[in-house]
Amino acid sequence: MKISAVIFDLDGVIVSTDEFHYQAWKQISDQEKIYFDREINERLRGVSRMESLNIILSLSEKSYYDTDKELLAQRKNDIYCELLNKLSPNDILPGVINLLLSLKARDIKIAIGSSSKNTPFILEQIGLASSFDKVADGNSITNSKPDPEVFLLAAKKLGVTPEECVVIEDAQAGIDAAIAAGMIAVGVGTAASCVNAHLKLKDLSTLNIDKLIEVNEIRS
Ligand code: B16
Ligand code: MG
Repeated sequence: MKISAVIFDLDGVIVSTDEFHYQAWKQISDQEKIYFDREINERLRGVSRMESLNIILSLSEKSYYDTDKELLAQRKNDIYCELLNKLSPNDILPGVINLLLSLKARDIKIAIGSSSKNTPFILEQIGLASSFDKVADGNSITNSKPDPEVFLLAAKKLGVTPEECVVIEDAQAGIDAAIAAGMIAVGVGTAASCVNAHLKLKDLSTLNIDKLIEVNEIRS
């Protein structure tokens, strides 16, 4: 099977908004007097805003009404969006632009597959709003990663089969979602230690099409 498309996760793959998520959740946890650190933050990678909040609140003895949760999620997002205002094209992670250009040159389609509802704003901030053929994000799905929905939607929008797609992810939930979708899973950054990924990398500066073809041949 040939590779027809590469689906990029956004947060932690294209740009390090993961640090902003951490800072915003830290403020909410401190306000609620719930212990929160970077290790707990790792469990929030790739999962939706409300699921992330539920993970944090499960560490508290207090019970929260749905209305309280809505307010906390909204407050977290306000803090996060304030931080997103600082983003610029300089924040695009190493290797991303070169990889996007080389995929385009080889007629391989590119899409975003992100759990974030802030995807359009982030892409605008970093100057990549019109760079992807299709975008599937938190605004268009019901089930967040590790459910494969977002990646299957991206493939459908691109008009390719899941088997022809490669997913690039930084989260365990995202790697699991890609594998559940029947796609090749490339782990970068923290997910580089993920045992299920077909390929593991520190960042995208060493990834090229030949490497992807090699992984695809081994899998087939
Ligand atoms: P938002 P990704 C995910 O983005 C983040 O990794 C995760 O930490 C966040 O909770 C989720 O988006 C929802 O984000 O609050 O902006 O809708 O990694 O799937 O690109
Ligand atoms: Mg991510």
